[in-house]
Amino acid sequence: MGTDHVARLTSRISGARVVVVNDFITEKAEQIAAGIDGCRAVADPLDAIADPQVDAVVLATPGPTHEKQLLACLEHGKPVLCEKPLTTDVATSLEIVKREAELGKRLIQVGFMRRFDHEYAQLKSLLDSGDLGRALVLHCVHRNPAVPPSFDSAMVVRDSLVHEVDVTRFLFDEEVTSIQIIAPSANPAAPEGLADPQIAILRTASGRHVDVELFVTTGVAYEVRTEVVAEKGSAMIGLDVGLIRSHSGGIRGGRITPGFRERFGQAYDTEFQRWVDAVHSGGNVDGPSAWDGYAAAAVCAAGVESLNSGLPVEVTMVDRASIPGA
Ligand code: ISE
Repeated sequence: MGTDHVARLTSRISGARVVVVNDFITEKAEQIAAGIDGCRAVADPLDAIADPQVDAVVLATPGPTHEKQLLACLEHGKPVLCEKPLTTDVATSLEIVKREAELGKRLIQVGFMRRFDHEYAQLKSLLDSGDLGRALVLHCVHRNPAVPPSFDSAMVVRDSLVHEVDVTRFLFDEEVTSIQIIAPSANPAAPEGLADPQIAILRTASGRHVDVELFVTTGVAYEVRTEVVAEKGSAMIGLDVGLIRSHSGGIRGGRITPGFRERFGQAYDTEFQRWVDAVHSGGNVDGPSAWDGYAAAAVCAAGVESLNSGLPVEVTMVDRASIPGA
């Protein structure tokens, strides 16, 4: 993802230069830096963040490293676009929200890129326009062709479902209050021990229902569909088949994108351009906040608990008003 973002910043985004790169594989960082004019590899991520040439930071590092790196960005007063998750547990996510609030200025944006996808933006505008009446139900499908061997059952919740958690909060403008995860018989093609597929059932503060089918070892393609059912009709996005044509043999169809980098390429580009513009204007953030990252972490923690028990779990969150500036 970091390599992708470097390519995005150097070729498609205006107003930013990549001056320092860091990777835990030093040779990889050196190789990337060598291809960019005026760019250096810095071996320690905290030195990279502190580097005086660096005005703003993109974190595409593994989740468990985020807490320390985000705190360093706050300490140096540097705007940061942090890939999800904000951190890997609720307590540290809340700590980050509080530390940023104490500074009295927003520096953290969380990389929930779907908010920048034109289809999600269209769906949001439609809901906000009131044309569909009140939204009642959200049906989601989240399928990946494959995941890395390190992917475990809890990561299906924290790494994959986290997007639908944010989409729910984005589309419905309210918090998720409970979650249940059901694990049906596993796909025989899934790695031993991986609970895949999983079905998540979420309830929001006003009682709206959300269901999500998560299936990350389909072996097919990347499929992310979202359908809102409302008082006066329904709307669906994510068919993602491009041009539909007929083929010999009487088959008709289009081509599904192979992965999330392709499916959400436009969303990532828009997210980055808007973030760079926000940093230039001094706003530092134009998108999901540390609070959004914390809220998603709280729902996912309850989700992992439910995955283990099979029972619905209430989401525990602090009252936002108790943290002035959050
Ligand atoms: C991955 O980390 C992502 O963020 C993708 O958007 C998601 O579809 C995938 O399931 C995750 O593993």
